[in-house]
Amino acid sequence: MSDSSEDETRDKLLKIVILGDGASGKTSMATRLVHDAFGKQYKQTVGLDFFLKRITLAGNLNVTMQVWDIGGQTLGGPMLDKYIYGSHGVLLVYDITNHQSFESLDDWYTIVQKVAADSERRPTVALVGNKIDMEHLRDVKADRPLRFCQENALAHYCTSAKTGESVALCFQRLAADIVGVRLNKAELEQSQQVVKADIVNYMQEQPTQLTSQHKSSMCLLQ
Ligand code: G3D
Ligand code: MG
Repeated sequence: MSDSSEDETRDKLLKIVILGDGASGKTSMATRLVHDAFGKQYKQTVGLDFFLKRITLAGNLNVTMQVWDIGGQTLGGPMLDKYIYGSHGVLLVYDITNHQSFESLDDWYTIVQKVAADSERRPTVALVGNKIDMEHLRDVKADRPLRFCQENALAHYCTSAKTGESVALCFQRLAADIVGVRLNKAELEQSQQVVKADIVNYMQEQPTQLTSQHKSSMCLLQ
């Protein structure tokens, strides 16, 4: 029998690619996940191929996420297939205040499917509506992404790289989906604690906005 305790402590390396139109917040999401920060001072990291983030899932399962940011690659970009190839997970990001960024997801998803068809691995794909701190400027009707997710059996997350809301949770759930474990209660509560703190600030600044409960009801968290 192999040494199972050693197996359990060995990290699984997951390649996760963030796709979506320019300015939807891909770099900001990766920066929030890895540095827990938001803003221009981290923009120089765009040139790097990937960010690394280590997390522990239920059952002491250590996972290192290798998060690929596509930088300036656009739809039809020459390197795109190579970025996507071999990924375990893909986040398709749209900006809730930019309708076009949502419309483009059809094309982004088509590329992912094409690359997946040529590789041995089928990545777990999820949709991410980013910039929910700007709910008052929403330009994507909430039912559209939900329908897209239902039709394609994808999870849907709503995040704000600016406040940090649900960013860690989104990556954590994707990782858990990929390796086939469920998040335990403590992990969910831990992610939500951060969210609550951010919402307090948010509500003070924007007293007329929706409550956190209303906002999250638009996200179909699996
Ligand atoms: P990209 O990597 O997808 O191209 P970026 O997108 O991460 O560079 O973000 C594009 C712009 O959107 C940036 O603004 C960034 O600060 C802003 N942004 C990203 N995520 C959020 C968010 O959750 N909320 C808000 N309000 N803004 C966000 P600038 O002004 O630097 O172009
Ligand atoms: Mg970027």
